[in-house]
Amino acid sequence: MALGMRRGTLVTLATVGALVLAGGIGAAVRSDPVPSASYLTDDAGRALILRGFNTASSSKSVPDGMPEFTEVDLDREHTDMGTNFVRFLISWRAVEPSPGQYDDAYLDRVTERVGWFSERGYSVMLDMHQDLYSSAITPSGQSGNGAPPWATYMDGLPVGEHDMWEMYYLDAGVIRAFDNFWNTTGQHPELSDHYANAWKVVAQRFADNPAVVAYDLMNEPYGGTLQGPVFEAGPLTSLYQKTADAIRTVDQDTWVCVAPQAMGTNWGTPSGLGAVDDRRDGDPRIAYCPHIYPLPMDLGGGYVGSSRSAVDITVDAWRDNALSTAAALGDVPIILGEFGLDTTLPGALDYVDRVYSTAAEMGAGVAYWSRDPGSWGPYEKDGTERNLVAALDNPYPRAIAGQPLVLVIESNRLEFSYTPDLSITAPTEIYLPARTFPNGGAVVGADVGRWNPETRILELKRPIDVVDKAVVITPAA
Ligand code: MNI
Repeated sequence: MALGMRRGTLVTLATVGALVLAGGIGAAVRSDPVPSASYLTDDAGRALILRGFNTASSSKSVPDGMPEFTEVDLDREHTDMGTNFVRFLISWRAVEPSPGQYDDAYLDRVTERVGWFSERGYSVMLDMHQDLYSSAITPSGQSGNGAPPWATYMDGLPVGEHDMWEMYYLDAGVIRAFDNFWNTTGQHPELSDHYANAWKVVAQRFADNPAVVAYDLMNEPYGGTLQGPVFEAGPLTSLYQKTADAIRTVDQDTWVCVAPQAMGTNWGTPSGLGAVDDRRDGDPRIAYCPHIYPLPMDLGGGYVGSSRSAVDITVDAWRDNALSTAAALGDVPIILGEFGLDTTLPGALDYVDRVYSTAAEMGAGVAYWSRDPGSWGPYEKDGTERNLVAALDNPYPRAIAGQPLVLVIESNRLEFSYTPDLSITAPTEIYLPARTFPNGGAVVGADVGRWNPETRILELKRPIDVVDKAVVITPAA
């Protein structure tokens, strides 16, 4: 069954998770969060405010590894929502189909898609995706994705059949496959070297591609028999270090994104991830890319009543913990790599607003899960626009020529402040939606440069001094 569709009764898994994580949660201390001061920057030096989709789940299990997604689909998304970012799913099994053999034709297909985004001014984060380790965990190949079959060692341990995909994470065979990957068994020290080298091959391909701004090293890591800080500060941090080092031998500039273990942190609990040393010339380019999937939402409660209160508590805890982890990793930028939900649930769009305003407050980029058609996505399978589109089509500064300070986004009002960097010659760029800014924007606090009613991009002129600027944009009459 498709991941992320029927989420059903996660209670059993949540209970197990709660038990496993009890120590870590108990030790959590909450303090006042400070918004992340750190942003990914483009080649012009501008701070990037990233808004886009995960593209897409449909690539996970198909032989060619490509999403069901065309250039026409991208044009539509761009016109409808003004996105500037994509978290593009790639997979280890496609990069390295047999040990030490890398598939150039696969990388060509990825390169072609990256080109579509690049031509439209997007930033791309490549995400080495996995769920449940690998498609080889079941004979049908339909449950997991990520690692190549040759790297899947279950040592004869069983994997059952489950309606809820997350339950496979508790099967002995799946746990063993992870334990072998992390070399907790002591039997497979070579697998993490293969993983790091597969990333090196990817980085070699994209090092000189300015549209590719980040590498998300592993989707939703899972530690097998090791959970929580023992896993995160141990083998997970080691893998990230090894992989970052491999990438830096061929690519000095692309940001390296690290994610916490999914279990727990997706529900707002703290991460014990260790810092990764970025061995590049110049400032480190490490980013932190957690996900959020509040449990009450996944249990089908929507964003109303007691479920809403519980979700709010989760979002607040998630924000505080993400900010603390980003600070501990060296004041690194944050990208919310995934959040999403069935938007037919009651209150769903209020939740979408809640998460985007939290991300704006944190200075975090966002990739919505996902671009696939259906009840979680922007369009129906027949192409009909869904309610998500209008909810996501908001004004935002795509790139800021300086240090962003405050960002408040409403459907018909944009407010932000920043400290200008006069060494940046490229302009600050604002996206203004046609649906709420039909005649463009009325700007207070900045001199207006070019306005392109086709692309809906407004450029602001470079200020003449470095005094902090506060800009407010409302719909023009
Ligand atoms: O909800 C999860 C999730 C739950 C539990 C676990 N473990 C027990 C390890 C891991 C992950 N993930 C949410 C979304 N992420 C994938 C893609 O990355 C989507 O299909 C899910 O909806």
